Amino acid sequence: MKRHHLLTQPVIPFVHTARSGELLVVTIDHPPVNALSEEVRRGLMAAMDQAEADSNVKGVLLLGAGRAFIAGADIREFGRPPMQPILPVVCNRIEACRKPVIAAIHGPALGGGLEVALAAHYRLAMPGAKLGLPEVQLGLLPGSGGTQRAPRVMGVEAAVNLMLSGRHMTAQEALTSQLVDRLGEGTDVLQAGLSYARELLANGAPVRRTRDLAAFKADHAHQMDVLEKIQKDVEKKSRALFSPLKVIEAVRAGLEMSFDEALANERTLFLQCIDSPQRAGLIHAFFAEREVLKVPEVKNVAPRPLASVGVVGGGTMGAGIAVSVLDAGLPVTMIERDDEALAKGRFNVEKVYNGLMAKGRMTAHAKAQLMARFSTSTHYDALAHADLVIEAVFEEMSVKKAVFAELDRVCKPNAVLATNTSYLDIHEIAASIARPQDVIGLHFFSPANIMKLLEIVVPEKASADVVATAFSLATQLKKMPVRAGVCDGFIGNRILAVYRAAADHMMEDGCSPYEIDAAMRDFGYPMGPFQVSDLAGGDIGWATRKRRASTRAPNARYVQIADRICERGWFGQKSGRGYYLYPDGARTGVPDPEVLQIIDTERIRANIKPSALPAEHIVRKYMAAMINEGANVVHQGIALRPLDVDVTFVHGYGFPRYRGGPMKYADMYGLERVLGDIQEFAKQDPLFWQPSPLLVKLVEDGKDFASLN
Ligand code: 3H9
Repeated sequence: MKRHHLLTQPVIPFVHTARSGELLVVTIDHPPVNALSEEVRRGLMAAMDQAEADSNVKGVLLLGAGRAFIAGADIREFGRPPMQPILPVVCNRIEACRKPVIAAIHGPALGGGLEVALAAHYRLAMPGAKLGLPEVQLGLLPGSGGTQRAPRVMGVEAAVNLMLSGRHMTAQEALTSQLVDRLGEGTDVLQAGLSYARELLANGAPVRRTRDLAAFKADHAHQMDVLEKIQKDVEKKSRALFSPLKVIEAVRAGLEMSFDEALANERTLFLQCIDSPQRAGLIHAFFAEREVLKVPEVKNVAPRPLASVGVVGGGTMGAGIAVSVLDAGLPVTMIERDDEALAKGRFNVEKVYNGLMAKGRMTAHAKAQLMARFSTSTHYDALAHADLVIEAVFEEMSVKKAVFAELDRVCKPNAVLATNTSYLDIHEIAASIARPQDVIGLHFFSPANIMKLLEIVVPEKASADVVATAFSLATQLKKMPVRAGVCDGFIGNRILAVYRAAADHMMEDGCSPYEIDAAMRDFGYPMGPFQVSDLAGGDIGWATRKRRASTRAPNARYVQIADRICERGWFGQKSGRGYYLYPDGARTGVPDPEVLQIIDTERIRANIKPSALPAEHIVRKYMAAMINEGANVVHQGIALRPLDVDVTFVHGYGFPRYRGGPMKYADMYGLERVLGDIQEFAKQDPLFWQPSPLLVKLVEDGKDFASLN
């Protein structure tokens, strides 16, 4: 909505009131998204008082200025002591108003924003409105009456599903589910709101309080059954999450208690969620995901035009990247060395879409439209007009350099030349051509069309608008970009190498891979490290180990178990066995006694007397290795801030989002304890367990990683 200027008298900053005939128009104007900060809450209270005190006012129209109705409670306030008036009180005040209150919604009406609307007596939504109660995504539940008012207007099942999914409804969906009463027409929410409110007043519409709707309690036994069923489902699917079960608890209580009792109960449950470490982790993730976009090169620098993309290489990675770019609506030209390889590349692209069609998630027409933007060639000259080219060929420096020489020859000036290498030195690639300023790393994760993380690896000579273009591409591809510096493995794989080594050490010291996997699953990972290795293919890690062999310190501990397994051709799922057995192509593996024998033999060879480690110790060691290398990566400027490491691990490595990321986890666990763990482990292996200078410094200064964000 345009910020309108009727005859306004500011009540309190961020909430303006203005008269329009018999209506008091109350506008929340708290950029960027009208979050319900303390001042906004006070402003809303004052506006209600004003409406009631003025006998010329017959009704209230409530709306948001700018691009949102209200995006919810002010998330930045959580974690501090609550300031009066708290939002449930504000919602009750709105609902109690003796004159009809009409909410006119445009843009997001989320969380507390929708709760404010539900406390109003009538609701209108404009096209493009997004309505939802996404609190679970922040480890919370709707805490301003949402768990009680939403079931009253839309029914128990629909309301619980809305709250548990956290999804945003369209205006039309909200109308169908009776969350709103009217769809607004046009684009001007003020005009649509005024016209609806005037109509209501003209028809003598009464004050209609959501709290008084009792029909939702009918068929009590059925509602209880529905909740029971949903609860079982939640327990199965989101095992470790705290707040979804609290949502169900709050709604169930609402079926048993009076409205006021149920509100008090909701508040108790809400405060339990506020106090939970999951809330802290999830809100950290929310802000970190926005902060990663703020990198120095992108500030005040316009990206280069980006209307067409080239992809060199049609293997799994190249095809996945091509799909990702096609899905974003851009044309793609794929280059391969010969017709056969090109046909394979096209096949790999089509395979993704055919899979979607088989599942009924794509029509033949939609596929045809996407494929119409896909072209192929065996000649690099086909890339002459591409704005950006991503190379995804075999991981070998000479091969990469040959590709870049071709790109240098054919690409137009100012084309961005990107490599998808996972570990090769991008400085060396950039230096091999005449335009190093145009070269950047775009490290996609497999499957590239699915995985959210995109490491944007910035070599020293890259020009700022090349970095800005890479970030702009990430936004178009709906990826989560993280800026990384050049080193072996960048942020993610570099840290992975270290905690994977710690896992190998533990395996040789006495844990089975199955115990380690189980401990990390219990920590919150969807899979343990050995399951991941089996899924990715053991041959990949094997190749990396061989590559690193020459640079490995001769006195560094090296566990050979993985090599013994790979030497047998056991590369994981694709070969039917790895650390686990996959009988008859099973997707979930079962423990393999022969692997345990191999491990035993290796322990004897390495002269190790095995001793079991409790799960708690496994987690401590695994996390200490991850955090320590994370600190090194920040210390060396490979990651800009600890939060960049967090986003990398949450979006690329399955780190449980509710723990915020490894560095947030470290802050919550306590850096002093992390350092203590490292010093304890160093007694056994001082070479491997060298505390990061950054970690030591932070502990000395009594600071945490958050202080560097
Ligand atoms: C709640 O309501 C609890 C209640 O039930 C009970 C209370 C007692 N607060 O995402 P964007 C900032 S819990 C503070 O880039 P978009 C955001 O950090 C809340 N700040 O834009 C960013 O700042 P910056 C339930 C917020 O257009 C800027 O706004 N609500 C909040 O892509 C722009 O954000 C939610 O969970 C907030 N609530 O998406 C909704 N929201 O520019 C959370 C945003 O400094 N928000 N900011 O980086 C969203 O889902 C998206 O931000 C939204 C806009 C869809 C609104």
